[in-house]
Amino acid sequence: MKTTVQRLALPENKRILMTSDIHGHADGLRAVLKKAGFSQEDILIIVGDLVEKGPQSLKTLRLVMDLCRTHTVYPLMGNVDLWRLEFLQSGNPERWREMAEYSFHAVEWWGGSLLHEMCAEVGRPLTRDTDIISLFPLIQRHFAPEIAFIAQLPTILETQRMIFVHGGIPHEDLAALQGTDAYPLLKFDDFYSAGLSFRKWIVVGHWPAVLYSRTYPVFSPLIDRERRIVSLDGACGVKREGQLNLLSIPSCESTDFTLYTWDHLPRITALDAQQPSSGEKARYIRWNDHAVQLLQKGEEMSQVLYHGQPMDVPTQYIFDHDGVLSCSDTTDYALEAAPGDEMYLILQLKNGCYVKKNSVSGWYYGRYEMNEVKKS
Ligand SMILES: [Mn+2]
Repeated sequence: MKTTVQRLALPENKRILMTSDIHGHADGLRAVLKKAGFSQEDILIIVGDLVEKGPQSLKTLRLVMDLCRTHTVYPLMGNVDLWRLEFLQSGNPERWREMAEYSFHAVEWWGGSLLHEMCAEVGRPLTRDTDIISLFPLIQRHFAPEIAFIAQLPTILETQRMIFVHGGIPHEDLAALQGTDAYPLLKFDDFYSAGLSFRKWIVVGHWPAVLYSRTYPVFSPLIDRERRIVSLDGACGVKREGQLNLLSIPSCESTDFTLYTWDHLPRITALDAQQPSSGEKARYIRWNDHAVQLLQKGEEMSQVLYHGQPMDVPTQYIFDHDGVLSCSDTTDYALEAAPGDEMYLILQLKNGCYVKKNSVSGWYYGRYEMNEVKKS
Protein backbone atom coordinates (compact mmCIF):
# COMPACT_ATOMS: atom_id res chain seq x y z
CA MET A 1 0.00 0.00 0.00
CA LYS A 2 1.19 3.48 -0.88
CA THR A 3 1.43 6.27 1.66
CA THR A 4 -1.53 8.63 1.58
CA VAL A 5 -1.59 12.02 3.29
CA GLN A 6 -4.88 13.51 4.43
CA ARG A 7 -4.70 17.27 5.07
CA LEU A 8 -7.12 18.75 7.52
CA ALA A 9 -7.65 22.29 8.81
CA LEU A 10 -8.91 21.77 12.34
CA PRO A 11 -11.41 24.34 13.61
CA GLU A 12 -9.76 26.54 16.25
CA ASN A 13 -12.45 26.23 18.91
CA LYS A 14 -12.94 22.46 19.18
CA ARG A 15 -11.52 20.02 21.68
CA ILE A 16 -9.26 17.40 20.07
CA LEU A 17 -9.15 13.84 21.41
CA MET A 18 -6.49 11.38 20.29
CA THR A 19 -6.07 7.66 20.89
CA SER A 20 -4.43 4.65 19.24
CA ASP A 21 -3.95 0.89 19.39
CA ILE A 22 -7.44 -0.04 20.53
CA HIS A 23 -6.68 -3.57 19.33
CA GLY A 24 -10.10 -5.17 19.59
CA HIS A 25 -11.26 -3.47 22.80
CA ALA A 26 -14.55 -1.86 21.78
CA ASP A 27 -15.79 -1.76 25.38
CA GLY A 28 -12.58 0.01 26.38
CA LEU A 29 -12.96 2.61 23.65
CA ARG A 30 -16.56 3.23 24.64
CA ALA A 31 -15.59 3.53 28.32
CA VAL A 32 -12.67 5.92 27.78
CA LEU A 33 -14.75 8.13 25.46
CA LYS A 34 -17.43 8.26 28.13
CA LYS A 35 -14.84 9.24 30.75
CA ALA A 36 -13.69 12.06 28.50
CA GLY A 37 -17.29 13.18 27.89
CA PHE A 38 -16.85 12.74 24.14
CA SER A 39 -19.60 14.51 22.20
CA GLN A 40 -20.46 15.83 18.76
CA GLU A 41 -18.68 19.05 19.74
CA ASP A 42 -15.32 17.21 19.80
CA ILE A 43 -12.92 15.91 17.20
CA LEU A 44 -11.53 12.39 17.67
CA ILE A 45 -8.38 11.19 15.93
CA ILE A 46 -7.61 7.45 16.09
CA VAL A 47 -3.99 6.75 15.21
CA GLY A 48 -4.39 3.21 13.89
CA ASP A 49 -4.56 -0.43 14.95
CA LEU A 50 -8.21 -1.01 15.58
CA VAL A 51 -8.19 -4.80 15.20
CA GLU A 52 -6.60 -8.00 16.60
CA LYS A 53 -4.77 -8.66 19.89
CA GLY A 54 -8.12 -8.34 21.63
CA PRO A 55 -11.49 -10.09 21.81
CA GLN A 56 -13.64 -7.49 19.96
CA SER A 57 -12.02 -6.72 16.60
CA LEU A 58 -15.18 -6.64 14.51
CA LYS A 59 -17.04 -4.77 17.25
CA THR A 60 -14.28 -2.16 17.40
CA LEU A 61 -14.29 -1.74 13.63
CA ARG A 62 -18.08 -1.31 13.61
CA LEU A 63 -17.97 1.07 16.56
CA VAL A 64 -15.45 3.29 14.78
CA MET A 65 -17.48 3.13 11.55
CA ASP A 66 -20.60 4.17 13.51
CA LEU A 67 -18.72 6.99 15.26
CA CYS A 68 -17.55 8.25 11.86
CA ARG A 69 -21.21 8.61 10.86
CA THR A 70 -22.41 10.31 14.05
CA HIS A 71 -19.37 12.27 15.22
CA THR A 72 -16.30 14.01 13.80
CA VAL A 73 -13.76 11.19 13.75
CA TYR A 74 -10.55 10.73 11.76
CA PRO A 75 -9.24 7.14 11.90
CA LEU A 76 -5.83 6.25 10.47
CA MET A 77 -4.32 3.01 9.21
CA GLY A 78 -2.25 0.84 11.57
CA ASN A 79 0.19 -1.89 10.56
CA VAL A 80 -2.07 -4.61 11.98
CA ASP A 81 -5.09 -3.12 10.18
CA LEU A 82 -3.13 -3.20 6.91
CA TRP A 83 -1.94 -6.74 7.59
CA ARG A 84 -5.57 -7.91 8.04
CA LEU A 85 -6.68 -5.95 4.99
CA GLU A 86 -4.14 -7.71 2.79
CA PHE A 87 -5.57 -11.09 3.79
CA LEU A 88 -9.20 -10.02 3.51
CA GLN A 89 -8.66 -8.58 0.03
CA SER A 90 -6.55 -11.49 -1.19
CA GLY A 91 -7.72 -13.80 -3.93
CA ASN A 92 -5.15 -16.41 -2.89
CA PRO A 93 -6.60 -19.36 -0.89
CA GLU A 94 -3.16 -19.96 0.66
CA ARG A 95 -3.44 -16.58 2.38
CA TRP A 96 -6.97 -17.41 3.62
CA ARG A 97 -5.55 -20.55 5.23
CA GLU A 98 -2.76 -18.49 6.77
CA MET A 99 -5.26 -16.06 8.25
CA ALA A 100 -7.27 -18.94 9.76
CA GLU A 101 -4.07 -20.46 11.17
CA TYR A 102 -3.11 -17.15 12.81
CA SER A 103 -6.64 -16.83 14.18
CA PHE A 104 -6.39 -20.09 16.13
CA HIS A 105 -3.30 -18.78 17.88
CA ALA A 106 -4.95 -15.39 18.39
CA VAL A 107 -7.81 -16.99 20.29
CA GLU A 108 -5.34 -18.52 22.72
CA TRP A 109 -3.28 -15.35 23.13
CA TRP A 110 -5.87 -12.60 22.89
CA GLY A 111 -9.24 -14.28 23.47
CA GLY A 112 -10.47 -13.76 19.93
CA SER A 113 -9.70 -12.84 16.35
CA LEU A 114 -11.29 -10.78 13.60
CA LEU A 115 -11.86 -13.90 11.50
CA HIS A 116 -13.54 -15.76 14.38
CA GLU A 117 -15.97 -12.88 14.82
CA MET A 118 -16.63 -12.70 11.10
CA CYS A 119 -17.24 -16.45 10.76
CA ALA A 120 -19.54 -16.43 13.79
CA GLU A 121 -21.57 -13.59 12.30
CA VAL A 122 -22.23 -15.47 9.05
CA GLY A 123 -23.29 -18.52 11.05
CA ARG A 124 -20.21 -20.63 10.29
CA PRO A 125 -18.15 -20.67 13.51
CA LEU A 126 -14.43 -21.04 12.80
CA THR A 127 -13.09 -24.41 13.93
CA ARG A 128 -10.30 -26.69 12.76
CA ASP A 129 -12.94 -28.43 10.61
CA THR A 130 -14.10 -25.25 8.87
CA ASP A 131 -13.61 -25.32 5.10
CA ILE A 132 -12.11 -21.84 4.98
CA ILE A 133 -11.58 -22.00 1.20
CA SER A 134 -15.30 -22.26 0.50
CA LEU A 135 -16.22 -19.84 3.29
CA PHE A 136 -13.83 -17.00 2.48
CA PRO A 137 -15.62 -15.62 -0.61
CA LEU A 138 -18.76 -15.33 1.53
CA ILE A 139 -16.74 -13.46 4.18
CA GLN A 140 -15.41 -11.12 1.50
CA ARG A 141 -18.94 -10.37 0.23
CA HIS A 142 -20.61 -10.08 3.62
CA PHE A 143 -17.94 -7.80 5.07
CA ALA A 144 -17.35 -5.71 1.95
CA PRO A 145 -18.28 -2.47 3.80
CA GLU A 146 -15.84 -3.21 6.65
CA ILE A 147 -13.06 -4.18 4.23
CA ALA A 148 -13.67 -1.02 2.17
CA PHE A 149 -13.58 1.04 5.38
CA ILE A 150 -10.13 -0.28 6.34
CA ALA A 151 -8.89 0.15 2.77
CA GLN A 152 -9.62 3.90 2.72
CA LEU A 153 -7.82 4.71 5.99
CA PRO A 154 -5.04 7.25 5.34
CA THR A 155 -1.44 6.68 6.41
CA ILE A 156 -0.79 10.25 7.58
CA LEU A 157 -3.11 12.98 8.83
CA GLU A 158 -1.59 16.45 8.68
CA THR A 159 -3.17 19.34 10.58
CA GLN A 160 -1.98 22.90 11.27
CA ARG A 161 0.23 22.01 14.21
CA MET A 162 0.24 18.23 14.44
CA ILE A 163 0.96 15.26 12.20
CA PHE A 164 -0.63 11.91 13.06
CA VAL A 165 0.82 8.59 11.87
CA HIS A 166 0.66 5.11 13.40
CA GLY A 167 4.37 4.25 13.54
CA GLY A 168 6.40 7.35 12.74
CA ILE A 169 7.99 9.37 9.96
CA PRO A 170 11.71 9.83 9.19
CA HIS A 171 11.25 13.55 8.34
CA GLU A 172 8.53 16.15 7.88
CA ASP A 173 8.64 16.38 4.09
CA LEU A 174 5.26 14.73 3.65
CA ALA A 175 5.16 15.44 -0.08
CA ALA A 176 8.26 13.26 -0.42
CA LEU A 177 6.65 10.48 1.66
CA GLN A 178 3.38 10.48 -0.28
CA GLY A 179 3.22 7.53 -2.66
CA THR A 180 6.12 5.64 -1.04
CA ASP A 181 5.53 2.27 0.65
CA ALA A 182 3.32 2.91 3.70
CA TYR A 183 4.52 -0.10 5.69
CA PRO A 184 7.72 1.45 7.16
CA LEU A 185 5.65 4.39 8.45
CA LEU A 186 3.00 2.13 9.94
CA LYS A 187 5.52 -0.22 11.52
CA PHE A 188 8.19 2.25 12.61
CA ASP A 189 9.32 0.23 15.64
CA ASP A 190 10.84 2.10 18.58
CA PHE A 191 10.23 5.45 16.83
CA TYR A 192 11.07 7.68 19.81
CA SER A 193 14.49 6.02 20.18
CA ALA A 194 15.41 7.18 16.67
CA GLY A 195 16.16 10.54 18.32
CA LEU A 196 14.34 12.67 15.75
CA SER A 197 13.01 16.18 16.38
CA PHE A 198 10.23 17.93 14.50
CA ARG A 199 8.77 21.38 13.88
CA LYS A 200 5.17 20.20 13.97
CA TRP A 201 4.10 17.79 16.71
CA ILE A 202 4.24 14.14 15.62
CA VAL A 203 1.60 11.97 17.30
CA VAL A 204 2.17 8.22 17.00
CA GLY A 205 0.93 4.91 18.40
CA HIS A 206 2.25 1.42 17.64
CA TRP A 207 5.16 1.14 20.07
CA PRO A 208 3.92 0.86 23.66
CA ALA A 209 5.18 4.00 25.40
CA VAL A 210 5.99 1.88 28.47
CA LEU A 211 8.86 0.33 26.52
CA TYR A 212 10.62 3.72 26.67
CA SER A 213 10.65 3.49 30.49
CA ARG A 214 14.07 2.81 31.91
CA THR A 215 13.54 2.73 35.69
CA TYR A 216 9.94 1.72 36.43
CA PRO A 217 7.11 1.09 33.95
CA VAL A 218 5.01 4.11 32.96
CA PHE A 219 1.99 3.36 30.78
CA SER A 220 0.82 6.93 30.16
CA PRO A 221 1.72 8.60 26.83
CA LEU A 222 5.25 9.86 26.41
CA ILE A 223 5.16 13.60 25.68
CA ASP A 224 8.43 15.23 24.61
CA ARG A 225 7.99 19.00 24.27
CA GLU A 226 11.48 19.60 22.91
CA ARG A 227 11.44 17.02 20.16
CA ARG A 228 7.67 17.49 19.72
CA ILE A 229 6.69 13.84 19.87
CA VAL A 230 3.65 12.25 21.51
CA SER A 231 3.69 8.47 21.80
CA LEU A 232 0.19 7.35 22.74
CA ASP A 233 0.14 3.56 22.89
CA GLY A 234 -0.80 2.30 26.37
CA ALA A 235 -0.22 -1.38 25.40
CA CYS A 236 -3.94 -2.11 25.68
CA GLY A 237 -4.35 -5.87 25.48
CA VAL A 238 -0.72 -6.61 24.62
CA LYS A 239 0.58 -6.34 28.19
CA ARG A 240 -1.15 -7.70 31.27
CA GLU A 241 -1.41 -4.23 32.80
CA GLY A 242 -1.80 -2.38 29.51
CA GLN A 243 -4.32 0.44 29.29
CA LEU A 244 -6.12 2.40 26.61
CA ASN A 245 -4.79 5.97 26.56
CA LEU A 246 -6.81 8.91 25.30
CA LEU A 247 -5.26 12.39 25.31
CA SER A 248 -7.22 15.56 24.85
CA ILE A 249 -6.27 19.17 24.15
CA PRO A 250 -8.81 21.97 24.61
CA SER A 251 -8.14 23.28 21.09
CA CYS A 252 -5.78 22.56 18.24
CA GLU A 253 -3.64 25.54 19.30
CA SER A 254 -3.04 24.08 22.75
CA THR A 255 -0.57 21.49 24.02
CA ASP A 256 -2.22 21.37 27.42
CA PHE A 257 -2.80 17.61 27.42
CA THR A 258 -5.32 15.82 29.62
CA LEU A 259 -5.14 12.03 29.96
CA TYR A 260 -8.06 9.61 30.21
CA THR A 261 -7.41 5.89 30.55
CA TRP A 262 -9.27 2.61 30.52
CA ASP A 263 -8.07 -0.52 32.31
CA HIS A 264 -9.44 -4.05 32.33
CA LEU A 265 -7.89 -4.90 35.73
CA PRO A 266 -9.80 -5.08 39.04
CA ARG A 267 -9.70 -1.87 41.07
CA ILE A 268 -8.61 -1.76 44.68
CA THR A 269 -8.35 0.95 47.31
CA ALA A 270 -5.22 1.15 49.45
CA LEU A 271 -5.78 1.27 53.22
CA ASP A 272 -2.18 1.93 54.29
CA ALA A 273 0.52 4.45 53.54
CA GLN A 274 3.74 3.31 51.88
CA GLN A 275 7.01 5.12 51.25
CA PRO A 276 8.27 4.68 47.69
CA SER A 277 11.58 3.00 46.95
CA SER A 278 14.15 5.00 45.03
CA GLY A 279 12.74 5.62 41.56
CA GLU A 280 16.21 6.22 40.17
CA LYS A 281 17.43 2.83 41.36
CA ALA A 282 14.32 1.00 40.22
CA ARG A 283 14.65 -1.46 37.39
CA TYR A 284 12.21 -2.56 34.75
CA ILE A 285 12.52 -5.82 32.86
CA ARG A 286 10.76 -5.22 29.58
CA TRP A 287 9.78 -7.26 26.59
CA ASN A 288 12.62 -6.25 24.28
CA ASP A 289 15.30 -6.76 26.98
CA HIS A 290 14.14 -9.60 29.17
CA ALA A 291 16.92 -12.22 29.47
CA VAL A 292 17.66 -13.23 33.08
CA GLN A 293 19.65 -15.85 34.97
CA LEU A 294 18.03 -17.73 37.83
CA LEU A 295 19.80 -17.33 41.20
CA GLN A 296 17.23 -18.77 43.55
CA LYS A 297 13.83 -20.12 42.78
CA GLY A 298 11.10 -19.51 45.33
CA GLU A 299 7.46 -20.48 45.45
CA GLU A 300 6.09 -16.98 44.79
CA MET A 301 9.18 -14.81 44.27
CA SER A 302 12.50 -15.79 42.77
CA GLN A 303 15.83 -14.05 42.61
CA VAL A 304 17.27 -13.53 39.16
CA LEU A 305 20.31 -11.80 37.74
CA TYR A 306 19.27 -9.00 35.36
CA HIS A 307 22.08 -7.07 33.67
CA GLY A 308 24.44 -8.40 36.32
CA GLN A 309 22.36 -7.24 39.29
CA PRO A 310 20.21 -9.44 41.52
CA MET A 311 16.49 -8.70 41.36
CA ASP A 312 13.38 -10.28 42.89
CA VAL A 313 10.65 -11.17 40.43
CA PRO A 314 7.43 -13.20 40.60
CA THR A 315 8.27 -16.84 39.88
CA GLN A 316 5.28 -17.15 37.54
CA TYR A 317 6.70 -14.36 35.34
CA ILE A 318 9.80 -16.41 34.49
CA PHE A 319 9.55 -18.29 31.22
CA ASP A 320 11.60 -19.89 28.50
CA HIS A 321 11.90 -17.75 25.38
CA ASP A 322 13.37 -19.88 22.58
CA GLY A 323 15.84 -21.45 24.99
CA VAL A 324 16.70 -18.18 26.79
CA LEU A 325 15.47 -17.84 30.36
CA SER A 326 13.41 -14.67 30.42
CA CYS A 327 11.14 -12.69 32.68
CA SER A 328 7.97 -10.98 31.48
CA ASP A 329 7.50 -7.27 32.21
CA THR A 330 8.05 -6.43 35.86
CA THR A 331 9.82 -3.98 38.15
CA ASP A 332 11.31 -3.94 41.64
CA TYR A 333 9.89 -0.46 42.28
CA ALA A 334 7.75 0.03 45.41
CA LEU A 335 5.09 2.69 44.82
CA GLU A 336 4.23 5.59 47.07
CA ALA A 337 0.81 5.03 48.58
CA ALA A 338 -1.63 6.74 50.91
CA PRO A 339 -4.87 5.41 52.40
CA GLY A 340 -7.68 5.89 49.87
CA ASP A 341 -5.44 5.62 46.80
CA GLU A 342 -7.05 3.81 43.91
CA MET A 343 -4.97 1.13 42.22
CA TYR A 344 -5.36 -1.65 39.72
CA LEU A 345 -4.47 -5.13 40.93
CA ILE A 346 -2.10 -6.97 38.61
CA LEU A 347 -0.84 -9.81 40.80
CA GLN A 348 -1.64 -10.75 44.37
CA LEU A 349 1.00 -12.64 46.35
CA LYS A 350 1.25 -13.53 50.05
CA ASN A 351 3.66 -10.72 50.88
CA GLY A 352 2.43 -8.00 48.63
CA CYS A 353 0.69 -7.00 45.45
CA TYR A 354 1.93 -5.96 42.06
CA VAL A 355 -0.30 -3.01 41.20
CA LYS A 356 -0.64 -0.02 38.93
CA LYS A 357 -1.38 3.45 40.22
CA ASN A 358 -1.69 6.54 38.01
CA SER A 359 -0.32 4.56 35.03
CA VAL A 360 2.81 3.43 36.98
CA SER A 361 3.35 -0.21 37.96
CA GLY A 362 5.07 -1.29 41.15
CA TRP A 363 4.72 -3.10 44.45
CA TYR A 364 2.36 -2.31 47.30
CA TYR A 365 2.73 -4.18 50.58
CA GLY A 366 -0.13 -2.67 52.58
CA ARG A 367 -3.72 -3.67 53.15
CA TYR A 368 -6.40 -2.90 50.62
CA GLU A 369 -10.03 -3.56 49.78
CA MET A 370 -11.51 -4.62 46.47
CA ASN A 371 -13.75 -2.08 44.78
CA GLU A 372 -17.14 -3.08 43.61
CA VAL A 373 -17.08 -4.29 40.04
CA LYS A 374 -19.25 -1.96 38.02
CA LYS A 375 -20.36 -2.73 34.50
CA SER A 376 -19.77 0.24 32.27
MN1 LIG B 1 0.89 -1.27 15.51
